[in-house]
Formats: sequence, structure tokens, C-alpha cells
Amino acid sequence: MMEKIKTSIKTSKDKLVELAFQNAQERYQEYNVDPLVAIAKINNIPISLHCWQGDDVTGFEKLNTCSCSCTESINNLSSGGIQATGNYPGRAKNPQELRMDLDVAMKLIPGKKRLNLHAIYAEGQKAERNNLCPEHFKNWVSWAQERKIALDFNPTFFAHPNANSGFTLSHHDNGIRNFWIEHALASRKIAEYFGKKLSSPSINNIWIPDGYKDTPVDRMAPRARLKDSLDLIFKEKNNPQYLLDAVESKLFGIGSESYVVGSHEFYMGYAIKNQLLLCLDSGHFHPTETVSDKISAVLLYLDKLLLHVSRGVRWDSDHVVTFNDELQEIGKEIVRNNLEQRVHIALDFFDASINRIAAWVIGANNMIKALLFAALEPTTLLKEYEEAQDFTRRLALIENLKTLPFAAVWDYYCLKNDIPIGVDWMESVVKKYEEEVLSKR
Ligand code: RNT
Ligand code: ZN
Repeated sequence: MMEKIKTSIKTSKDKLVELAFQNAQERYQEYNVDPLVAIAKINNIPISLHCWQGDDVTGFEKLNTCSCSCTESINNLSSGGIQATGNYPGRAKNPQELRMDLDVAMKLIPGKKRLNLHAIYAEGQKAERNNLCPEHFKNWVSWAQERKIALDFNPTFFAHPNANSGFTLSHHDNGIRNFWIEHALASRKIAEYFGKKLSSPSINNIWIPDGYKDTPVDRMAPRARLKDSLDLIFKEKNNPQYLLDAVESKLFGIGSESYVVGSHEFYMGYAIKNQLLLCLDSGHFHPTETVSDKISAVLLYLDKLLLHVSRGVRWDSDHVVTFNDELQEIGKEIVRNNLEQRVHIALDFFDASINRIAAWVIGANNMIKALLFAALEPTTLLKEYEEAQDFTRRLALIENLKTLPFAAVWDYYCLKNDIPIGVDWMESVVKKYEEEVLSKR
């Protein structure tokens, strides 16, 4: 009986969604915009989901089998200036749990998805980070193959004794620096293996925490060492069919407030000189600077970009991305300029104060909403106004677009992908899973 009632409620809601969509189609038609075309366009733009939201960037190194006790307590060491705050119950504590959680989240996110891994998510025989190999990620590859998704990768330059000083690739000690160079080289091999196995180039993104808490005397030497390290790491050219290399800058971190070796200027110069991907993280700039404004500038000099879509609140706090102005502007920059092949979208946030699966779903769906919202824009008309210097019409139309029935198009997109409408997924999927699985961990 209960089931029957639920089904009929669902059906009437489906009907409402269909009706609202028909109405939306007519409203957007006024501006020569076809919502079905918009949906088809954004449905093919991949979003790389970051595995680290599921376990607060902890990784599984300490679970891996070891014959000695060398790096037993590798986790909980200095986290390199990034921090997941909160203690919501149910964190994934092993690869099986993380993959299960990802499966739940991914069913609630429409469109094309990838998964972004970090080196600390290796499985099997314990290996130092400089000795990691594709074998350590074979379970992730099988998982990805079954789901027909591709994988991206990141070497992990934090939460390790060799990163305790706060320096890695720019370390003054050659032994430590070499360890991290070898780790980066091993990571490129792993990403290349992903690319080959999954028939889609894998992006290997380098972010290091290196920097000083207080004002340094020598700003030049660590940057010169970082440049040398990168030259060695990228000496062997990538085959872009399998591997794409990215470098990620940052303004400051916890413990590197005064000086960051890999600053924006450093990596911008390095990426352009060596034609790598530049990774722009939306939490890594001064709060009044926006990544959306940087895309068109950087892409005049580089073929491709990587985005780490995040939300800084006062600092690089990695909050779940919301459907705010900046996210919408990022979506518009990509869609308006047809940059979906040149801008790779990856997410980067970690909130441990809310249900982690909901965090993935809310953040990823907001990113997709931003793309859909952009795809529903009558860009040609707006450009005409702009070229005619009719800024009055431009502003009026941009503001009007904000209250067109966008939600009806989003709901319809979800309906067609079997995703519960609105926040219906919260009770029917996420809270149910929390009760049955997460709360028992
Ligand atoms: C840190 C960088 C980096 C990390 C991930 C976990 O500030 O944003 O991308 O968040 O590698
Ligand atoms: Zn990032």
C-alpha cells in the first residue's frame, strides 16, 4: 500500500515537472534558446569528482600491508596546509567503502563523470610514495571500467614525514627533493596507465604545499629548486593521448601564509613556457580575484586548463561549491566560448561537517547547474547588445535571465536521468544510506 502511494505521488510530480518544462521551453523560445539543445550540450561535459571528499583527504596508506613498521602512522601528520574540518559520522575508512559511497553519489549526479584520485588512495602492498606503481591502482581501474568512467590523478606531497618541514619539490636537501621528484615521476606513470586503460587522457596535477609561515629572506632559491625539479619531472614528454600534465598554484596556506614557492606567477610562467595545463583553483586567489576572469586570458597562451572548482570562505577553506555568482560566471566562460574541450572541470572541496555524499551531490550538481544555466543564455543577442554598446539592454536581459524558469529545465534533466527531483534524493537515497550504512561504520 505504502509503495503504491509513493509511486502515485512520484508520478504526479513527474507530470508537474514535464508541464513546467513545456512552459519553460516556450519562455526560452522567446530568446531563440532551445532547452533540449542546452541539455544535450552540457550532458557531455565531464566533471571530475574528487575522491577525497569521501574520507576527509585521509587516504588508505596505513591500511596497506607492510612487512615492517616503517611508515605505520603516516596519516595524521602535517597535512600541508589543507584541512577538512568537522566530524560528521560515516567517513569512508577503506577503498570498498569509498567506492560504495561514490556509487551512491554518482547515481544522483547527471551527465558525464570522471573520478579524480590522489596517490594516498593506493591499495595493496605498502610502497613508499616514490615506488608507487599502476598495480596499486588496479582496483580503481576495474571499478572505473565497470562504470565506463575515466580517471584523473594527483601525486600527494603532504601528510608524509618527508613533507614535515613544509617543503617538498623545493626542499634544500637533495635527498628529500629527489624522493618527491621520484614520486611525481611515478605518478605520471600511473596517470598514463589510467589513460591507456580507460581510453581517455588522464590529468596528473601537481600541487605542493611548499612555503614559509613568516617572511623569508631568500624567495628566489626555493623557486629555482622547484623549477629544476619540474624540469626533471617533465623531461620525458607526455603522450597527450594518455597523459596531460597540470600544475596548481596557491596564494597562501596554513603554515605558508607569507610565502608560497609555487605562486600563480611561478606556475603561469612555467606552464606557458612548457605548454603544460595550468590548474586554477577557485580558492587559491585573493578573495576579490576570480578564476572566471582568468580563463580567457590564460587560454590565449595555453591549449588547455584544469579547474579546481572550490569555494573559499575568507580563505582557501574548500567549502562545498554553491550556485553563486562566481560559479555561474565560470560556467558562462566555458559554455559561451565553447571551451568544453579545453577546460577540464574538476572539483576540490572537503567538508567533514555534513553528510559527505550529500556534499558531493550538492557541489557537483551546482557545477552542472552553472553549465546548464550558461547553455540557456541567448549569448548571441547579449553580444549584439555589447557590440552596439547598449549596456542598458545587456544588463536588463542578464538580470531577467536569472528569473526565467531555469529550475524547470534542471528538474526535467534530473527526471530524464532518474534522479529524484529537488531534494527528494535526500530522504529516499542519502538519509536512507546514512541510516543503513554510514551510521554503522
Ligand atoms: C590544496 C590544493 C590541492 C588539494 C588536493 C587535495 O590547496 O587545492 O588541489 O586540495 O590536492
Ligand atoms: Zn586544488
